[in-house]
Amino acid sequence: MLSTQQINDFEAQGYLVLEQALTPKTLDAVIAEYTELLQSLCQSWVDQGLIDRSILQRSFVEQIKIITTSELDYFQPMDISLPLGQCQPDTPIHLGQAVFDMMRDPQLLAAVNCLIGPEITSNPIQHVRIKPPLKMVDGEENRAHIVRTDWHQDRAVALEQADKTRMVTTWIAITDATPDNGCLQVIPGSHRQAMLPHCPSSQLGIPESLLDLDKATPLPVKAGGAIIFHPLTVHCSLDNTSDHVRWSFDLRYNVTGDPTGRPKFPDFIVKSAANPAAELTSADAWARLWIKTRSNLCLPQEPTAFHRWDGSHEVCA
Ligand SMILES: O=C(O)CCC(=O)C(=O)O
Ligand SMILES: [Fe+2]
Repeated sequence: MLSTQQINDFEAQGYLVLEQALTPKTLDAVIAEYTELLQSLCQSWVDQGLIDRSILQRSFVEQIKIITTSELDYFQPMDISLPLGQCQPDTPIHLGQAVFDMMRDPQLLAAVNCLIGPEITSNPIQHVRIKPPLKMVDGEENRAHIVRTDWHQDRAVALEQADKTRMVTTWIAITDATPDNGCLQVIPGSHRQAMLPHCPSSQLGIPESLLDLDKATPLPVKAGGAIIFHPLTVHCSLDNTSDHVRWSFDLRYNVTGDPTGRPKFPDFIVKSAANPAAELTSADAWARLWIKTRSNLCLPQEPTAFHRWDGSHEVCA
């Protein structure tokens, strides 16, 4: 539950920092599930002769660092979404019980309920972001799941059909997020303006010349906490200049019946006061939705538009 003060703050500023957003057992289960997942990925790479066997004796964080400096990629097999564009019928995706339980965490949904009401759909625009120290990352890497994220509004990442969708982003810290290790940054109050032009370059972002960067506010948050923000709130994340791995999930929720903005990906009713029987409560059923999506979408020569920006706006020149 949020206090009236918190709801008023969200409306005024376009974001809210919640110290404890997840129930502690949800956080522990996600960490355990990902530790096991990474160990099994490492085991399969060892079996294929792609990496030295000694990685199997290392911690999660050490494994991430070793993989970062190798030719291997941990991101997609650990992500909770398919890639935009170039997916294959066998593109890996992580659809585990602990992640599903996190999406349904009662404490998190109680907060979401206070902001968008009791008919809540899990929006499929969602990711895990496990960010290694920047100094370990290949200079060519520009994915916003591995390095810093450019300034943007989440509304702009969806299709236009969702421009009026009532939704929130919940950015969940699995490790402590600090200005040094790449926490989120927002421009308070920016949700009260219109959508700004976004330019597709190495990432999809708002040109900095359009922003009042003096107002940029880093939002540190401890593990198990979250930042909830409005779809027009301008935000980015900082470089991970620390020696530590910074880990978050971003999950989105919209009012059931409003367009998700990514119609080819599967949404589901996560909470309904009016019709609790409509709620999806099985992680297996959730996984089946994504597997079906993958077999329909990830076909050769199946280009799909995921956003509206073609770079032709004058500010992108
Ligand atoms: O964690 C990040 O780097 C950025 C996340 C983001 O843009 C979001 O959650 O909407
Ligand atoms: Fe975002």
